[in-house]
Amino acid sequence: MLTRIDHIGIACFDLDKTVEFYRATYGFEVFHSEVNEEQGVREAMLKINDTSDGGASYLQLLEPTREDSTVAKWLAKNGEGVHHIAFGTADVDGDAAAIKDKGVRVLYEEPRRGSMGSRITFLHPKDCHGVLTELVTSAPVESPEH
Ligand code: CMX
Ligand code: CO
Repeated sequence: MLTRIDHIGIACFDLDKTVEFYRATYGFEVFHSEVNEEQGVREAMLKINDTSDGGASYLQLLEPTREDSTVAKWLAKNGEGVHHIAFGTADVDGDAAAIKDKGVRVLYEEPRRGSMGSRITFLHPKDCHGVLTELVTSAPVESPEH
């Protein structure tokens, strides 16, 4: 079951400048940043709010790390802007299988690694009324050591 907006993915040419815009304009701070070589992105997660299912909602700012990445290709065609939306679920495998059964193309056989150790997959935008849609299961929260 999809229980929240996990994040909105925003493609940009210059991550540092875009982070600074969100900080100066809205007061949003970087909660986490990383490079995901498999996805070809350098990214910053700005946490907007916690949610009732124990998760959170973020903005995911994305700068391509290589010219053949999906985000670089998209930026070259469209310029900066909203690239995808992501729904949070406790069961990305089950939800992806159920959505695939409805005839929507799921882009990965198995979920891959996303931000902060999450597991992610994508639905083809052409099967989702033009919206590239990601499904995310967050990494389990580690219990504190005693
Ligand atoms: N939103 C909406 N439509 C999109 C799109 C997007 N982000 N990206 C591509 N499309 C559309 C294109 O406009 C194009 O439509 P037309 O044929 O009408 O022109 C069509 O889909 C094919 O586009 P393309 O430029 O030829 O791109 P590809 O088919 O090579 O790739 C996709 C499209 C969705 C398969 C690819 O972007 C993908 O695998 N995405 C998932 C991975 C990803 O986006 N990773 C970065 C984010 C990582 C993260 O969130 O952690
Ligand atoms: Co994303």
